[in-house]
Amino acid sequence: MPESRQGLVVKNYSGFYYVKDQEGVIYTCKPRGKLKTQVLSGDKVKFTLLEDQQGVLEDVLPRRNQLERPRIANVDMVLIVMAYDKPAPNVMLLDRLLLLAYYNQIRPCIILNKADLPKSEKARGIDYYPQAGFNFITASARTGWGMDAIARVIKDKIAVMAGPSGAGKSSMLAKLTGDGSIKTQTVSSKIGRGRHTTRHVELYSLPGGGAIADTPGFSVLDVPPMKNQELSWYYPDFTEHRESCQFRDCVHKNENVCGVKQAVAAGAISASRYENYLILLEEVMEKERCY
Ligand SMILES: Nc1nc2c(ncn2[C@@H]2O[C@H](COP(=O)(O)OP(=O)(O)OP(=O)(O)O)[C@@H](O)[C@H]2O)c(=O)[nH]1
Ligand SMILES: [Mg+2]
Ligand SMILES: [Zn+2]
Repeated sequence: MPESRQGLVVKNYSGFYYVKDQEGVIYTCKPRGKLKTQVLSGDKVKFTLLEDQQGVLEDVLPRRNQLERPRIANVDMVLIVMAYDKPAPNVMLLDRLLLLAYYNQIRPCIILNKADLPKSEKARGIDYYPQAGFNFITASARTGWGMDAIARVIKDKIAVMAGPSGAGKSSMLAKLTGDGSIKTQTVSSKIGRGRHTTRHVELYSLPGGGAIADTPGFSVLDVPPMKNQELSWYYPDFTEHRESCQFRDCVHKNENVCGVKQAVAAGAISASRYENYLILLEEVMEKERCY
């Protein structure tokens, strides 16, 4: 009777799945022919041992969730990486990524990288997020500042990274894993915009526990399908203010008695966060019209 084990799929490469067991040993597995499920990185699987750290992938355990971009299963957390400068933080992209995280029930943690650089003029809007109670870590992949705090939030979780190209996602990953083979941008571009160095998806293990996937930077993302009245449910910083709205299905736009608009006027919600909300609301309504 061959020995049966459980492990985590960390990479999928030309028909082989690399499965890590509890002891951290990686086995190269081929799926059993009758296995119908498509196996993803992040999947917890059962496999039987062959010789030489090879195995046969027998079964995929039930998934908690599944992301399409990057294609990865059982994601607990998303690290949204922005930089002090080069490139300056993009709060519109940040708000989009926060929406996607809350919509998919994945915990976000905002990382403000390149703390060794002077803060860009355009970075002011970012101060709202720690004040509003979002998970927020300032860091520098260059000096190593903040890496321990990041390792602590990822411990025993599966995390993905997201954020604009050039923010330092791969650099941070290299620092966190101690893996010098991770590719980063070699020439920092003068205009401060990146060029998408990262192209593939792989789950890297952290020495202190947990795993993290590098993903290419991106700047355009579609809003998820929903009713426009739903959008603000995915804004945890709006929650207490929504209680003062006159109508339960308030969209916080043209209504007269609206707790969210009052909070914006009083400065409790930042103007840019609210303006971005209105832009995303338009996009949600646009998408609703297409059904
Ligand atoms: N000054 C400074 N530069 C950094 C820091 N982290 C990364 N960089 C530089 O920023 C550039 C981009 O870093 P990458 O790690 O390749 O960025 P990325 O987010 O992975 O970019 P994509 O893969 O294109 O999405 C490189 O030149 C890094 O050396 C930091 O903390 N401080
Ligand atoms: Mg990268
Ligand atoms: Zn309202």
